[in-house]
Amino acid sequence: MRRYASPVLLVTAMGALLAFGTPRTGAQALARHPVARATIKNYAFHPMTLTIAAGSTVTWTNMDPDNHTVTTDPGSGVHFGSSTLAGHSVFKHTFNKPGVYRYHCSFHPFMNGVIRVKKRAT
Ligand SMILES: [Cu+2]
Repeated sequence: MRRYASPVLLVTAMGALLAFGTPRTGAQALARHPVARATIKNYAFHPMTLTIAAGSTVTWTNMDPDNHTVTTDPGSGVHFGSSTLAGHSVFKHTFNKPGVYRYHCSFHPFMNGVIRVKKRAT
């Protein structure tokens, strides 16, 4: 009987898991842990502004062949940052507090994005 991947599998297959994103476990789980998808393409974040509910996870997929990062701007009130994202790799971050979070790519400071986190509707 297949259940969640074991910790060993998670470690060894992390690349594959990241490539395929968060496993879907049904509509209820998705509603409780919504996932919003962003992409990095042609040296830009898409969408540039993404509005989500608190508790949501954002995944950024680098569609470029070049390295990028997802790094919070100084003074954005929260600190998160990916390590170097090689082409086709994924970074994810869960936003639990409402606010406006600005970020950029540390290699290409002209690449900017905003995550707007709204209070969660209950
Ligand atoms: Cu970049």
